[in-house]
Amino acid sequence: MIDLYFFPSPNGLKVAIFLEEAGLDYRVKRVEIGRGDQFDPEFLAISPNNKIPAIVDHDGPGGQDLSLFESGAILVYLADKSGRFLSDDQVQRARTLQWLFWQVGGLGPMAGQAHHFRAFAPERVPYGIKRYTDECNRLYGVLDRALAETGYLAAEYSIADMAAWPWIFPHQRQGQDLADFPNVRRWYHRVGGRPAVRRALELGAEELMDEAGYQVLYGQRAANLPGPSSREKP
Ligand SMILES: N[C@@H](CCC(=O)N[C@@H](CS)C(=O)NCC(=O)O)C(=O)O
Repeated sequence: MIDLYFFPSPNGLKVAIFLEEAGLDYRVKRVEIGRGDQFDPEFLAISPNNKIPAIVDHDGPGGQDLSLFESGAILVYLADKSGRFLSDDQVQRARTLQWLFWQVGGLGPMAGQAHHFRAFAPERVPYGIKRYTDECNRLYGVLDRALAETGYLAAEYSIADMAAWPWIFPHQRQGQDLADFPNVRRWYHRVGGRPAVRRALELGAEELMDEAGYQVLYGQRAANLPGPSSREKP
């Protein structure tokens, strides 16, 4: 049994999609990040970066519990555990990991910032809006060119597609129009039509938070964050 520490945001969705695709036994432990659940000591012991997703695999290697945070690391672990969606072939595996890292280090953070500056910044910052909307647009272009050659990011449907798709799902709020990216649009509908992806989406649409929720999320600094031994939320 795998415990999935989850909130219905793009990063949470990635791992939910994998678990649904692979048919692994899992249960959802919802982490209300707008209420500060990510600062609970029990959660910090699993995810010291105070972010979802995280998992605890109660049937980890050697029959031991294994806890993991960072969506990319979780996807690789689950793919290796199940033997699904990450090829053994060295070239295919390297190509899949290349796109997985591209998503985790590029598309996710840039799209997140585009959304932040476009919708949530307490003051309107035109430079920030343009900088991240443009960078997001460039990354959509990279994705579009890659998908022109192959139906999926690494020839076969893989953890790379599962990582990237949840970040294209909210394309409108990143200021992107899929009409400008026909290969992305085709892939977006193909992946989005998979029953496992639909089931993962049913775990919850991302709810908008109230002002207090955003104050929990934004403005975190090292000095005001609790460690795993503390009981206080910021
Ligand atoms: N690099 C991390 C990013 C995870 C992440 O940003 N999670 C957000 C939700 S999408 C979160 O938990 N935020 C809570 C917080 O920042 O306090 C990953 O890929 O797992």
